[in-house]
Amino acid sequence: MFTHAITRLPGPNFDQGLTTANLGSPSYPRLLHQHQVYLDTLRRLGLEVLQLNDEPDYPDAYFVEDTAVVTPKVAIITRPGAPSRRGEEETIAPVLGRYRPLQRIQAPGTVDGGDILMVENHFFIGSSLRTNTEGAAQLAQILSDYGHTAEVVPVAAGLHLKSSVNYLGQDTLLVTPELATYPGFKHFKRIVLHRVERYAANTLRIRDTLLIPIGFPRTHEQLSRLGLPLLELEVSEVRKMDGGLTCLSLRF
Ligand code: CIR
Repeated sequence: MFTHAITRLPGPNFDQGLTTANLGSPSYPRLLHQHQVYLDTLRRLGLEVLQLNDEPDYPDAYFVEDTAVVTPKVAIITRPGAPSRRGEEETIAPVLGRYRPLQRIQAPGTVDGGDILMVENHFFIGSSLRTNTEGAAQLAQILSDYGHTAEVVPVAAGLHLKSSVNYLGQDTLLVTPELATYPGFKHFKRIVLHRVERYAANTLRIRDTLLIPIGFPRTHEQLSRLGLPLLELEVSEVRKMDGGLTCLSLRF
């Protein structure tokens, strides 16, 4: 169970970050508000949250999830797949070094944490435009050295693997229709998203509570059957920059 989270304040130049969303221009005050509510929610659910300062040279740096893969045994500092994001990981490493032994993905490998889905002791590694074959192989080797298991999943749609699938506990995955039949997922109970609600795949379990993006009524209805408390959070401005609930924190 997670006890800590790292977050980072979005900087005023956040709109220079990478995006393919085409959802209109994002508002900084609204983003700051949405980020603050997120942070308050993690704290209210019992996590100790370490909020880092913004990084003026890295407008995407508040998507801290991409900079590391943290397991109960090790923190693996990534080498982000987008050249404009390379370097974000440097201020995360000393923070995580207080809690875990550190390992690193080395060039020419690239890994974005958004591609890594942890399911108990097993890791699904998305092979995507951000996580290359070399990075995936390095990560799988490090995970195996620390007693974890891993397999690579091709990411055919969406930015990252966790744009399409997340683990909710109780042997259950929340997954897009496209990935629902992936052979590696067949031993799990699968809640398959409606095709117009794919974005809600990026749902996050913190302790016993499910955080879901606001505005996805079918997913809300499906998840309410799990019997866990559900909290809807507004992340409209985060979405405009191709992000979601998981991207905004590193949990460990
Ligand atoms: C990017 O394109 O890298 C950022 N604008 C969004 C990153 C979202 N991160 C995530 O899903 N883990």
